Amino acid sequence: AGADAGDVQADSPVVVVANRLPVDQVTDPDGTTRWQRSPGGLVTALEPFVAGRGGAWVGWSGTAGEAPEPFESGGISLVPVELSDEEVDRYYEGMSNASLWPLYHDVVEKPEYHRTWWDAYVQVNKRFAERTAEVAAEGAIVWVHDYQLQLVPAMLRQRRPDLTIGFFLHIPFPPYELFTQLPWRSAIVEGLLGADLVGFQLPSAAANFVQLARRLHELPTRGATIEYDGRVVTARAFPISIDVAAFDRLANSPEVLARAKEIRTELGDPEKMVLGVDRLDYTKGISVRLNAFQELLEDGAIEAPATVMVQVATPSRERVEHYVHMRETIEQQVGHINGVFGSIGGPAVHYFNQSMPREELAALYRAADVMLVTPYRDGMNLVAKEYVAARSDLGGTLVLSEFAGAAAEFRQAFLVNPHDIAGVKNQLLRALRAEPAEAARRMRAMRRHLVKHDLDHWASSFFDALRAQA
Ligand code: ADQ
Repeated sequence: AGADAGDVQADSPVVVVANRLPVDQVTDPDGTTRWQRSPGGLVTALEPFVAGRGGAWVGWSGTAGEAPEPFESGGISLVPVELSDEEVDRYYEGMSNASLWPLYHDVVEKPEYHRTWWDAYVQVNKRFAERTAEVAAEGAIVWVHDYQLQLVPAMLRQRRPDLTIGFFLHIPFPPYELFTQLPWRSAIVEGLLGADLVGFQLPSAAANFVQLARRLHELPTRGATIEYDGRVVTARAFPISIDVAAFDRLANSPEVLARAKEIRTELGDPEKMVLGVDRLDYTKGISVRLNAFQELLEDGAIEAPATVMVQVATPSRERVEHYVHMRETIEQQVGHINGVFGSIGGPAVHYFNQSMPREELAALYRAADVMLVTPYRDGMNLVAKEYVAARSDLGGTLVLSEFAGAAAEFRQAFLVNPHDIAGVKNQLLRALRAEPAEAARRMRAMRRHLVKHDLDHWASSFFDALRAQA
C-alpha cells in the first residue's frame, strides 16, 4: 500500500460499505463460535486504507437474524447490519441475484422483477445508509461496493452531506437498451448519482452510465462527468486486480510446485491438461467449454486420457432456481462425456463441485497446459489474473472470452467469442498445440501488464481519484 495509503490516512478516515463483512462466523469443535477473516483479496487490499484512525467496514455477517454489536478485527471496526430471513430472500437472493445479476450480465438468464423484492432492496439499502451515517466520522471518505447497494450513495448523501462518497461496481454495467428494462431504473441511477465518483471495471461501462444520465435523466454531461444537483459526478473505469506478488510467491513455493507435479501424476500423466476454475454461475460459460471439449473428442482432434480436462466449480447461490438447474445440466454433461470417452480409472473430465484452498488452486494453475476462461459476460474475472500471476515459468496458455473484463488487458490470450462454438474449438486447439516459445511470448506480455496493475494499484487509483473530488 506504501505512500498512498499513508496519504489517505493522513487525510480522512475511510469507511467501506459492502454487502458482506470481511469475516465469516466459524464454529469450533467445542461448539464455541468465532470470527475468521474471509480469504478474499479485497479486505487485504483495503485494510491499509481503513485500519486505524476511525476506519470502519459496514456489512452483513452472512447469517440472518439479529446483528452482533460492532467489534474490532485487524485494526478495523466491523459494523454488522441486520438482515431478516425474508430480507435475505427478497433483497439478496431475489432483487440482487435474480433481478440485477442477470440483467447486468446481458440477460444471459431472464431476470425476474418483483415489487416485493424491490421494496426489500430499498429497505435494506436504507438500513446500510443509516448505519453508515451513524458510524462515519465528520468528513470521512466512504467507499460503497457493488450491485447490492446501489441506492446507498444517495441515501447517505441525504443524511451526511459532509462525506466524500465513492462507489465501485464489480460486475458489468449494461447498455441503455438493456438497463431500461428495469422497472426501477430511475431510482438506481439517482442512487448512484449520490456518489462523487462512480467506478466501473471498463470504460464502456462508465460510458453506459453517463449515457443513461443524459438520455434518461436529461442531465448535462461532459466526457466522464455528469452535472447533478449542483455537483459534479465522475464515472470512470478502475479495472480490479489481484495481489500479484503474493500469488506469484505462493505459486513458486516448494509445496505448491511439488503438489502441481503430484496432480499430473494423479491424473495419470496426461500429455495435456485443460483447466477451468469458477464459481458455479451461469455467466461463467462452463457448458461452453464442456461442449468444445466434447466436440473435439468426437472429432478425434484430441483423445482421452492423453488430454484431460479438470473443472473446479465452487458451489454458489444454491437457493436461487437458475443455479439449481444449471448445476444439473453441467453434471449431466460431465456424466455424458465420461460415459462415452472415459475408461476405468481414466475419466476425460475431472469435475469438482467444491471450494478449494488457495494452495490447491495455485498448484492446479501451475499444473495446467491450457486455462479455459469462457464467460458469456464477466465484470473482470480474477481467475484469469491468478493464472497469469501463477505462471512465472512462462508455461501454459490462456483461452479467454472477449466478454470478460480481463480481455481488455490480456490481448495476448487466445481470445474467443463464447457464443461461437467453432471458434472456441479452434482457439482451444491452437492453445493446446502452441509451441513453448509462442506460449512464453504471450505469457510474458500478459505478466508485464499484470505486475504493474495489481490490487494495490487499483485501490490507490480509486482513492486518489476520490480524494481529488473531495
Ligand atoms: P466472481 O464472479 O466471484 O467476482 P472472479 O473474479 O472470477 O468471479 O473471482 C472468483 C474468485 O473465487 C477467484 O479469486 C477464485 O480463485 C475463487 N475461486 C473460484 N473457484 C474456486 C474454488 N473452487 N475454490 C476456491 N476458490 C475459488 C465478481 C465479478 C468478477 C470480478 C470480481 C472482482 O463477477 O467479474 O472480477 O467480482 O471485482
